[in-house]
Parts: sequence; C-alpha cells; structure tokens
Amino acid sequence: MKTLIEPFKIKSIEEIPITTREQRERYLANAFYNPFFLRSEYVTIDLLTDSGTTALSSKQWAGLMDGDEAYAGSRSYYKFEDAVKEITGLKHIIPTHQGRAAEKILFTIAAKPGIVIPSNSHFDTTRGNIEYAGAEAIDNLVDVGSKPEVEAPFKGNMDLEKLRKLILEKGRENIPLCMLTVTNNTSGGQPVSMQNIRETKALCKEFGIPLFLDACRFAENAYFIKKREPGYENKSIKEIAQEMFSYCDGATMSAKKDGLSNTGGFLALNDDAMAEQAKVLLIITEGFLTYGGMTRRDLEALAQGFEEVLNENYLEYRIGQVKYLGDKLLEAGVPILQPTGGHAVYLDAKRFAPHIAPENFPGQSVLCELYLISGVRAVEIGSLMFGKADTNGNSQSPEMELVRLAIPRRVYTKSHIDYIAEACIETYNNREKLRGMEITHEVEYLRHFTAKLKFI
Ligand code: P70
Repeated sequence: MKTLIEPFKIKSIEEIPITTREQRERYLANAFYNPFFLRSEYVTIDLLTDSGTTALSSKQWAGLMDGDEAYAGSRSYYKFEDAVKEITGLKHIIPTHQGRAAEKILFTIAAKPGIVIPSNSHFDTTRGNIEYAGAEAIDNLVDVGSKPEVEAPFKGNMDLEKLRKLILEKGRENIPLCMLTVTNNTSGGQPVSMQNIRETKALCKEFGIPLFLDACRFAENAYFIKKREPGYENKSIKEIAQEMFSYCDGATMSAKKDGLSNTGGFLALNDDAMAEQAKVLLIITEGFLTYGGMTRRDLEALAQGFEEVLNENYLEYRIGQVKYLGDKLLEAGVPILQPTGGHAVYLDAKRFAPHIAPENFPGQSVLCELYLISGVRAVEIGSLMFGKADTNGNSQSPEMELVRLAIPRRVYTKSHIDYIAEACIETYNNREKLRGMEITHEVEYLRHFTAKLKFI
C-alpha cells in the first residue's frame, strides 16, 4: 500500500477555530504583526512550534492519572529517570520543566565573559542563555547546511575544520564544552550523521573538551541515520539513539519535542562535580531533585513518551508527514529548504520574497500573509530571530531567511496538511504584494518572542 496512514486512531477531539480574513486582519494588527502575540483561539492551524504541542496517547493519559505526586522520591520520577538512562547511558539525570531551564543551569556553571561555546548551530534559547551569561555562542555548520536549495543527507553536521580552527584561535581553556544540536533546528531540522557525532567527539577529546548533545529531537535524528547512513539500516532506533549518546559527556533536552509530552526536560551529566553544582542550582531555581519543576504525573507521561517515540512506525509516519507537505510545495514551485527536515517544513523567504531586504524581515512578511490568507500560524527563523545590530548600528543578518512550519506531533491529519499546502501556494502566488517590515519595539535578548512590528 502506498498511502502513508496515521498509525493511530482518534479518541478525543478538539475543535479548531475558523475565522474570516477580516477578523484575521484585526487580530494580526492587534498582535503587532508578531505571531507570538496572537491568541490561539484566532489560529486555525498552529505551526508556531512542535514544542509541547504533542497529542498524548491513551497510555500517557493513563500515566497522568497514575502519577505519584510525592515531593521527594516519587515512583514517577524513577520511571522517568530509568527511561532517560536507558537511552542516554548518562550518569546524573537532572529534571527540569523545559529545555531552557537545563540550559540556564548548565551555562550558569560553564559560561561567563571570555568563554566560547561552539555548536553546529545553537537554537534561540541556547544562544540566549550563553549570551546572557556574557559568553560567546559560535555556530560551525557545514557550508552546505546554509544552502536551502542543495539536497544533502546530513545538512545539520558540524564543520570539523571550522571547529578545530575555533578551538585553536580561542584556546582550549576558554571552551568548557562543545554542543551538538540533533536534529539541527536552525538549519532546517536537518540531521547530524553518526559519523559526524563520532568525529566531533574525537576532535573534542583531542583537546579534552566535553561534548554535549542538545537532544530535543534525538529520535528524529536517529531515524534519519537509519534511513540515510550506511551500516545503520538494520539497527533499531533505540540502538542508534544509544550510540549517539555514547559519544557525549552530557546532554540538555527539551522533552517537549521527542519526549512526546506537553512539558519537561532534563540536564544529563557524567561529571560528578558538575552534577553536584547543577543539583544545587536545580533546587534553587526549579525544584527538588526528583521533580525539577514538573508535576510528577508529567514524569509519567514522559517515561511513556520516551518509549513511544522510538517506535519506527511512528517515526515513519512523522517524518513522512513532514515530507508529504514538502513534496506538495515543491511540486507547486514554492521554494523550501531541501530536503525536508524532521519536524518542520521551512519556506525559503529569500527566494520567496527576493524584493524584501533581510533587514526588512522577508520571513515575517511571508508568515503574516500566510496567516491572513488561511489562519495558519508559523514562525520566522531569520533576521528577526537571529539578526542583530553590530557595534556601528548596522544590521547583521543570518545566512538564511526562513519561515518554519513546525508540525506538532500526532495532532494534524492529512487533510490539514493539504490545507496548509494550499495556503502556502496561495501565499506564494501573492508574493509580489508582500511588503517589508520594521521593528517598533524590541528587547536585548531573544527579541523575536516579544518584538512589535509594522509594515513599511
Ligand atoms: C522550537 C522551540 C526549543 C529548543 C530547541 C533546541 C534545539 C533548546 C530548546 C529550548 C522554541 C520555540 C521557537 C519558536 C516558537 C516557539 C518555540 N525550541 N534546543 O519551537 O527548549 O523550549 O523546552 O525551553 O529547539 O523549536 P524549551
């Protein structure tokens, strides 16, 4: 059979809002042309993020009822800890309410002015936490990773030559750890190969630098390795994930993604002394060691989620659904980042609206029009998220201007995806009318979350 079916049936439904264009014009203006300020009741299909938006399985709902809400020593915590240790093999598991809380703890310990944290690509909050600590976050993506029109199997990889150069230039003593984001969200949800993880580890080891995975989408990355990397076709997703983690000394994870849950995260460490420091910070900022800011029932949902995410039927559907959307857009000539990644389709706003300069936020303009046409909400990954002014006040832009259509896990059906494709095609047909934008209000860190904008 060639139809890719959802490997589940639906037990509970949630109505989605249907609005008119007139209404959406008002809603968007009231939201200062920033989708983060839109009320979800005005959004028909929500592709803002795949984070914490997963539909839970019936077994997870059962787990929520069964949660042991003890403050200390909760049975639900030990289930969660066992599940995380089974996959990561890491020694100390420090639960946090989401990924950035793990980052905050890690970089409170490791980062300060003068310190450099390399990665393949840092995502927004990771970069934000490093810069907030006064340190420098530096991306070392392979060149092909920032060419949206070029197809390659592992466009999320670390560029090992760039990394070596950076270590030599900045000095090993200023680099307390190196991060590797799997899959690479900034570069289009693109996977990192096992070979690249292994070689990054080897390079870090040469200099005595610990390697940390930013592991939000580890299972999607493992699936791509299975499908694309010779030697892994007969391994299970779990075995591949275990090998990925075997090369690292620590990990941060937003479990709101591949934990298949609505909240949660962790910091995992092998180093005893660092773990002791992290545990103190956890108790000061998040909660006790056996819940870290989560309700204990959330830990039940996560333990179950970690099992379900390793299911190959699920991953085939998941990655296949994203590809189905990408293929529809490509067929219609809509420029997207190729190949499609694990969790999202990324529209290439540079080719979509070449008449808008990066400093006038072409991606934001595209997503505003997409919302007006259809009620589909997306997010910009370009100059609004990662651009900034240099010391002379000139604006600096990242290499790519993207609009991310992040697909929540197990939430939308094939007809929803068809609707999204139609909306993108219609937006593309209207592209000449798109206008540039400017910011009317912004803050110093992570400005995209709260910026206010207007059309020029
Ligand atoms: C996303 C969300 C979160 C994230 C991540 C990576 C690779 C750490 C974190 C932090 C953030 C977001 C972006 C735009 C709109 C809404 C939300 N990514 N590392 O959607 O984790 O959010 O749990 O603190 O992708 O990609 P957390």
